[in-house]
Amino acid sequence: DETSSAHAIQAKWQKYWAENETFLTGGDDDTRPRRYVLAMFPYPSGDLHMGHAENYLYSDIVARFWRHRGHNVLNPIGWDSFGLPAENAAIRQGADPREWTYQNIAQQKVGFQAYGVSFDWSRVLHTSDPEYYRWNQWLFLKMHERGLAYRKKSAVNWCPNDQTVLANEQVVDGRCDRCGYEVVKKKLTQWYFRITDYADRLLDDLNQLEGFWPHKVLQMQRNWIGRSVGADVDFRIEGRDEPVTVFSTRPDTLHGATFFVVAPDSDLAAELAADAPAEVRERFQTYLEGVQKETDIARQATDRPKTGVFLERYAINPVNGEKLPIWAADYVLADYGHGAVMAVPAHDQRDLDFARAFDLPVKVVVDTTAPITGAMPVIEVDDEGVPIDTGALDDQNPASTGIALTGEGRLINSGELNGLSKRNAIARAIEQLEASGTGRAAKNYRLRDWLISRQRFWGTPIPMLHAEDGSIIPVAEDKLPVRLPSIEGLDLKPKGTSPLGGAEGWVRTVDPATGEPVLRDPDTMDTFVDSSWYFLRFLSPNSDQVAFDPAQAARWAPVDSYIGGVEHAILHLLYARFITKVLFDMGLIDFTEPFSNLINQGMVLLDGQKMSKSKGNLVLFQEELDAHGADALRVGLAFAGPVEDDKDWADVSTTGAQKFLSRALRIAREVSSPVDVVFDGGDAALRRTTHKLLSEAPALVEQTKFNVLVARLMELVNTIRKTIDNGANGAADPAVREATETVAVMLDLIAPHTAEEMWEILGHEPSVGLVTWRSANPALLVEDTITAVAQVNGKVRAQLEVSARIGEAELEALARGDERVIRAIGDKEIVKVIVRAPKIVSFVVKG
Ligand code: ANZ
Repeated sequence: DETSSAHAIQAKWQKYWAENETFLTGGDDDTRPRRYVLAMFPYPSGDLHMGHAENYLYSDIVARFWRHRGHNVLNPIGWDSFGLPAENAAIRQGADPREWTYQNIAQQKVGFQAYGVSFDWSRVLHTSDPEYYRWNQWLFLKMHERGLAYRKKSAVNWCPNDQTVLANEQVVDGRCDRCGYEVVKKKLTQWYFRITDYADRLLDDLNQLEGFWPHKVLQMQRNWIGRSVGADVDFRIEGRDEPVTVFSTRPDTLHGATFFVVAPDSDLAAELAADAPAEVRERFQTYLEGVQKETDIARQATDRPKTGVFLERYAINPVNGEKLPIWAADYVLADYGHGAVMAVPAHDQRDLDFARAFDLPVKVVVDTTAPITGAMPVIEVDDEGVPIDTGALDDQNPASTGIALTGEGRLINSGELNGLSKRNAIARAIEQLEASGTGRAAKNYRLRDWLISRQRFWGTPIPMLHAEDGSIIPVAEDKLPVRLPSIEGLDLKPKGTSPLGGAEGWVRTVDPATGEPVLRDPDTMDTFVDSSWYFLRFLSPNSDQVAFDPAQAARWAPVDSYIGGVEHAILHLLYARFITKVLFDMGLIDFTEPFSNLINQGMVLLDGQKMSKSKGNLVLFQEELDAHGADALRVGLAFAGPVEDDKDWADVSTTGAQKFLSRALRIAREVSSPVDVVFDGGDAALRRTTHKLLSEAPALVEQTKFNVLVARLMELVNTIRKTIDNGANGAADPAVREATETVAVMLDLIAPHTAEEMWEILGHEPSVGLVTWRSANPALLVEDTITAVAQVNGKVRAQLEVSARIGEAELEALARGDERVIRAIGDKEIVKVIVRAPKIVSFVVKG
């Protein structure tokens, strides 16, 4: 039956590809243009699932396409094989994370091969191999040398369930992105990568990716980096020697500041409260305890009632000497800007909500009813700068409406700034601050440094030694890798400190330089370090001299097409961009963005729901493969909808796909013209359909419209069927062969086993995967064609399919180029040509 023959075909060609190493990347002497196609490498979490089926189908389509375009394609595969799931499985089953990991890898490898993915299997890497993670350690040392890896004590995100710290990027809506537990804050000394040094470049370079990455991803990265432009303003505090700096995006509103707010959990708040009366101190202490239990997300929510404690201290406004009461309130965050703000309730909603809750004054300094375009409006003000006619403004007084005036407008009540537009006033205010030495232009970012220490076993050991005097000594490069110890005798259960700390014989070592006893750093690296540069390792995967060969990087990188899920829009993609820029600064690569094109695929859902083991709604990859064969699964998925859309499994028709593939195979078997037949005649309508597809298909693939390509192939197969059944020459028509060969070559992208089989049946040598796509014949692309005749001495020698709008010169040229006309003319002399476009070309010859 169909399924068993599909399986036989599948097995035959998979064996062929493996034995012939068909998809091996060409070497340095290969002169074809190069193309690096990469799918985000998998985590070895168990069997392959439908998400993998989709992801690696798309990358395979792209890789196969470029081979057909005559490119030398690099399409490698590896495994992101360190990480928590292995460790958790090991804890649950009392097994070794190594065994769990490598067993899953072996299983997934079999899955990929059964799926017919055209990987270059000679370059496989696993991030958990010492041969790989040694270079993570090397990268760490380089980062350390450049001042980009440092240790600091700060309140970090802590997952109480996994008992490990998390990077900001791994906290989603206040919860651990792995287990969903609510994340708490904990003060710890940890290693960080200084990604904030690269914030401007990471943001600005996104512009060069516009049009090549999904816009949504670029926008998510922009928001994540979150650059705000404004000023730092220094406020003197009564009874304190040092001024306190605040960051503001609206220094134009300085005259409208009516109070001052510090984050309750900042050092400054503690210090100010310490000098306050006992009763204030107590109130503050109670408030702080409550605040420490809140998440940052909750604190930033705009719809919750404002709370705070007046500290009975005052800040002095540098522009007018006014005394501003200082409050501690949770809507100000300790680790953003400087953890303190000047509050301008008239023009900031949070400040206004707070002012209304605690009856603090509201002072309007921007008239948002005044036009800002055209001629400068005359705002009549009194001696104090207060507008005389405030009719329009009165209706919008924030103190009564509760709505802050955040729009454009003209400055009022602001001394020299009066009359200026918001934008000009910001610039002018910064000049004034700089002139008086009380402030300066400043930028602020939402992005924080990347916390990379993890208190877990299954990761890359941090190559640092701690001496008894507290100093930190990098492990020498030639002593790498620092290998993970055996799991024997180790307790992997989460307990808040790294399990490696319990490996006595491993942690205790000596500094080779001094012979002094030292302790190894017991933490391992965030696995996002592993994946931040792996695309470079594929270029020289077996080198024990370098992380990657710069010459190979110059040849192959950046990645031309990178394919993966949108869940990596921030984390992985941001880190990979960061490390790429660092490697560029080190002079090791000549590009600053790792992935020239990014394709995000949607998810495969079931009844509109995400598939998951816990929901019990998994459609199993292996079961589908067994039931329908790889090609039917691939065609079904490709046909189910646009790449970037989510697809419901209900819309994936593997049986429909199977029927289509059988139909395609059947026509290949029926083709009866010789393998070397010339394609210059035959059924004109079929030829037009074939050449239309030849001309459109490359753009369809480049625009990732794979579902449309499948639809077009289905149409073409139907047209071939009709021509065989009803055409004048049936299966012997050369147009039938031309069309069927076109199907085989294009079908290779989606259903490679069927394509190879068709190609062989049609009388060709394998592999169809390496056949160059034919180009379309422009003469056959014209929709409204007519048949023109070419005569030689009054006798019709050829019929030409031409555009109804063809010009005389073009028609004559076509006729002169036609084989049959050439034969008829032979070596006779053309004495006259009569052209009546679009119908007749008539040659008069002599001799
Ligand atoms: C005065 C002001 C007046 C502000 C005004 C805004 C509007 P973004 O754009 O997100 O960077 N701010 C500064 N540090 C803060 C902190 N640690 N916690 C909470 N809020 C903080 O926001 C910058 C603005 O957020 C700053 O500009 C400051 O309020 C506030 F009409 O200063 B603004």
